[in-house]
Amino acid sequence: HHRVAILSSHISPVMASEKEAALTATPSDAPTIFDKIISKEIPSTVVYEDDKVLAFRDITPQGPVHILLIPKVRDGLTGLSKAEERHIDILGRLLYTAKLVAKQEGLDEGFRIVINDGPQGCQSVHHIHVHLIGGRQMNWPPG
Ligand code: TR5
Repeated sequence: HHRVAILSSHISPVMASEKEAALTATPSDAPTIFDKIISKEIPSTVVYEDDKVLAFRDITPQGPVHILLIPKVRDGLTGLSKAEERHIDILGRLLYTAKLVAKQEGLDEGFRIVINDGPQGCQSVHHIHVHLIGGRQMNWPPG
């Protein structure tokens, strides 16, 4: 995965262990880089935080604004395809928080929300996350 290769030059120990984990455990059980972002062990640019949700800038932005919103507790929610009824509240919170952050970022002309899932959805981190992308004209259909 080319994004992993690019990032590995910057934070090789982290990516190495993440890669290792991906090889030795099912993606659904392996810890992810987002655990270290939540714990602040790895720095990120946080734009919103409460007791349940963290929002921070994507390290490889796909637009002038590109923010990831994640639940602080994964609780089995490695991806949207793993959602259970108990996740309904956090799923709603992620979307509602995306709206708040879009407002905070001044995305008054619109924005794009994306949740990648699984290999065909190009999901690379197995801790559910909502992409909030904006600040430019988006295209449809997406790639
Ligand atoms: O590909 P999916 O949908 O799974 O989205 C994962 C996103 O996480 C990508 O857009 C990556 O650019 C982003 N990402 C990956 C890392 C990272 C990050 N965003 C902020 N900070 C990051 N760190 C420190 N390390 C990453 N490996």
